[in-house]
Amino acid sequence: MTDRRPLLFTLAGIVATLVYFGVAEFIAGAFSATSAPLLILGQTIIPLVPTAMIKAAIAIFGTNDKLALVITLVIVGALLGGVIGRIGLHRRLLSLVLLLGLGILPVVLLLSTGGSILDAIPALGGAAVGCGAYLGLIRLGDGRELRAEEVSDTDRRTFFGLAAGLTAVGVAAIAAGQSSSTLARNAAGAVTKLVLPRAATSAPKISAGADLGIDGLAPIITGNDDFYRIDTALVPPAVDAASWSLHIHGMVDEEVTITMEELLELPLEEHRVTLTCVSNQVGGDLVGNATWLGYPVRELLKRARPSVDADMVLSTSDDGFTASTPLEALTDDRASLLAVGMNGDPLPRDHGYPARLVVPGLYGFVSATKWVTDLEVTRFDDKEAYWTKRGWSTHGPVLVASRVDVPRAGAHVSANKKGEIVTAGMAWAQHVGIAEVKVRIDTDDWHTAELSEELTTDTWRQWRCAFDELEPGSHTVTVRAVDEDGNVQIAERRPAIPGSATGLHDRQFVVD
Ligand SMILES: Nc1nc2c(c(=O)[nH]1)N[C@H]1C(S)=C(S)[C@@H](COP(=O)(O)O)O[C@H]1N2
Ligand SMILES: [Mo]
Repeated sequence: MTDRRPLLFTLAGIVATLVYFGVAEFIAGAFSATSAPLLILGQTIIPLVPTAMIKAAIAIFGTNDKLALVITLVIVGALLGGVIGRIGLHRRLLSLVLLLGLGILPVVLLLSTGGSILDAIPALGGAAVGCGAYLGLIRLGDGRELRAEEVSDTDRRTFFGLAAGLTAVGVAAIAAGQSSSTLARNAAGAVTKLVLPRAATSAPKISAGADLGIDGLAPIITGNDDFYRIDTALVPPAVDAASWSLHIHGMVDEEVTITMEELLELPLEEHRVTLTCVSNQVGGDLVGNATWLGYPVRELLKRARPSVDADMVLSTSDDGFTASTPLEALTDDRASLLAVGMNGDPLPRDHGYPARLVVPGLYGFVSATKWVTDLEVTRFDDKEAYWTKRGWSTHGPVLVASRVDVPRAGAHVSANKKGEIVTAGMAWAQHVGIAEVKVRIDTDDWHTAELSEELTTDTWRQWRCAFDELEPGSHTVTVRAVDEDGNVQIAERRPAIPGSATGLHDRQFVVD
């Protein structure tokens, strides 16, 4: 009979790790979601992951990248647990010490970043139950004092039964913990409503011509629930509006601190601005357009009086994220806002409640700091922002871009009543404006698309181009935009780092 104990000990270690994560999630869910080891480990790891890997993860998992991270952590944890479990076959004490050490690691990370001792309870509880599970299992697997060959079949069966049961409980508890933290987050988002004042300057009404109303085409204003979300926070920070304040300091004549109460008393303005992520792939959907309510950053900076030597504002979020925005983009006449409202509602928690920056013409990573609490007037030579440290550019101006929304990829389409095949999509060149969109089928000539009425140069526009006499069969539609400065969308395929992906978007479809 072969010795199956190495396998059983390995399994016991894996199961113990799952039990650990599960129990800790369960305890954390009961009183403090931010103390769950998976969350602590995730938050620690995100800043350490090489940019290329983050890029790859976003490309593969899209906005599920955080779920992917959690699953990876559980798998890596379980594998480590397995190795430690195996060590226990000959060195029981060492394996227990290692298991406990692994379990307590999140506590160490938490306390070193200023967490409270109470937040250690989930990890400690999980580690205790996990070690208990390990001891119980190896006792069965080992048959205690019996020699390996003498372990009875009943013991083996009990072992596998218990291991399977514990695995199920552990995995279920992890899943429940993950979804309950999502639920808690949504609930919190719903109750912490600020009451926003009316805008002193409202955005103009949207005219009928601003939205072409084509099925499958993105609407001109993106709903808050549909708005893409990109940030480094595993769970978005819960910032209390009543105790929130923004501190402006650095190379200024006068430091300024403004509370929410003071901010809401100022004459707020509404502006429509399209936000884009620099890591948006060609044809991607990390772009959205909203009506933002806020106070011009320019006016706040005027109070602080920046030094003439300054050329950058480093904005910091409640969660430590930083962005470097050219000072000029915050002091010239563009609609750069300290925003509190999004499409008529207070900012959703995912989008920066209670306050964030919105700067027309720049990618989000250098400008759109959510949960913003601090503006330091400084110089590009002196300070580096979160993503710049990781290989991305410093300034981040938006490049003219366009994408095809209609037809859907691979769609079978037939001509409308007028005998036309309709193609449509979006184009943006924030703060410069879209001048022209060209569309072509296969390698035919470029056609000029019809454009939706421009809201402002800070927002995207829809385009529509109809073709008649398309042969039945497979076709490819390609789009190319030109901005008001005459910049033609770059056709060369370039990866996103350091300053946004380039290339023309195309879609294949079939005419029936
Ligand atoms: N605090 C914080 N703010 C942030 C980020 C972040 O990681 N943390 N990401 C930025 C990036 S890269 C983008 S593209 C925008 C996205 O804003 P949204 O999630 O509201 O769409 O937020 C910006 N603001
Ligand atoms: Mo971004």
